[in-house]
Amino acid sequence: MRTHILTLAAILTLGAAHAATAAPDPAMADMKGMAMPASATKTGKGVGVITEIDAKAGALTIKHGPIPSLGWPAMTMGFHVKSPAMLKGLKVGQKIGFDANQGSGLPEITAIRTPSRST
Ligand SMILES: [Cu+2]
Repeated sequence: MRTHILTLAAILTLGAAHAATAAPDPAMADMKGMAMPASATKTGKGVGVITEIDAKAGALTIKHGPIPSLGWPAMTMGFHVKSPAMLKGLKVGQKIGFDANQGSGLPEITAIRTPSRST
């Protein structure tokens, strides 16, 4: 079981950890030609509580429940948001619903749902 660090400073590390589960091992780069499409992006819907917001970086940390379609267990992790404007009006401790993409890079939140808005 993997332990997650709770700071936004760990976003890169956590993002890399997530990407590592989906991306081919660099050591297997010679098998690239027979690998699955490298650009395959998975999408999932999650629910969680905001633990940190970094408006300047366009990032937030969410303690989220399991997201089976992404193969993620419940954890606390950092995300980039598609648009920094999505962070407006959000508060630490707030419960949100969200959509996230996991491609070859950092996980990205593409939508945030609260009782007062739909995206
Ligand atoms: Cu996660």
